[in-house]
Amino acid sequence: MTLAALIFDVDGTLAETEEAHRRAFNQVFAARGLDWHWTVEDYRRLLQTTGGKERMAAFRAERGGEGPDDAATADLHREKTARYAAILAEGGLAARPGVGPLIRAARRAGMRLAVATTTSPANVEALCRCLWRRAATEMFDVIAAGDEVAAKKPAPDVYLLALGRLRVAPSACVAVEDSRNGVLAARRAGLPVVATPSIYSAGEDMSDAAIVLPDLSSLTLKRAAALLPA
Ligand code: XBP
Ligand code: MG
Repeated sequence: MTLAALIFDVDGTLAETEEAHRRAFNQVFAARGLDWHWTVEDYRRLLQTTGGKERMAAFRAERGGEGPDDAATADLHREKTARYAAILAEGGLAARPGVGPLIRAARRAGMRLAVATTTSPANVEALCRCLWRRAATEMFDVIAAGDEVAAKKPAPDVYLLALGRLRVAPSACVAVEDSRNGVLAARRAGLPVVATPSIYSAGEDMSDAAIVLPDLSSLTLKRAAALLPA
């Protein structure tokens, strides 16, 4: 099989974004006078629930249902997205090692590039502007996002959406992920996965990945292609 496309997760894979997300959540909680504050330990646990709105609902459930209802949560999340973009616009966030060279090598080889993410297209845009001063659509041929599908990771939906938009078979693609939920989502969509644990996912079970790398600096296209079914 020839490697036709790479599908990247965003948060934790392209860059260590979760601290910016956590800051944005805490800013909006404080601004709205909510007595919620997520520590690093809280956030590590809460990240097991993918999606920001769902994560807030999970926290509310931990507190016996006390807190904003679903409509208020959606409103808080809109403000969180705006605050996240503002935090990224401050600068200071870099792509994880190897990400830029891998994307450039794939482009040179004529491969297609996609993202399959739990976060929103707005946040993908903010991140591409921050990392590369480029629009997300200049960097990626396809963007598949969490709210476009019925079920978020670890369900395969967002990967299936990305594959459909790429019009590429899973047997010709490799996924790049940082978390167990992401690895499971890609595997359930039939993709071989390169896992590269991030700050928050370090220590998670990545045994469903084809390979686990500390970062992407050693991932050549040849090495990725070798993961495809014969
Ligand atoms: C990351 C997430 C996202 C972000 C926040 O998952 O779960 O929810 O933490 O994004 P993955 P939103 O990297 O597996 O896609 O608040 O925009 O949902
Ligand atoms: Mg991730």
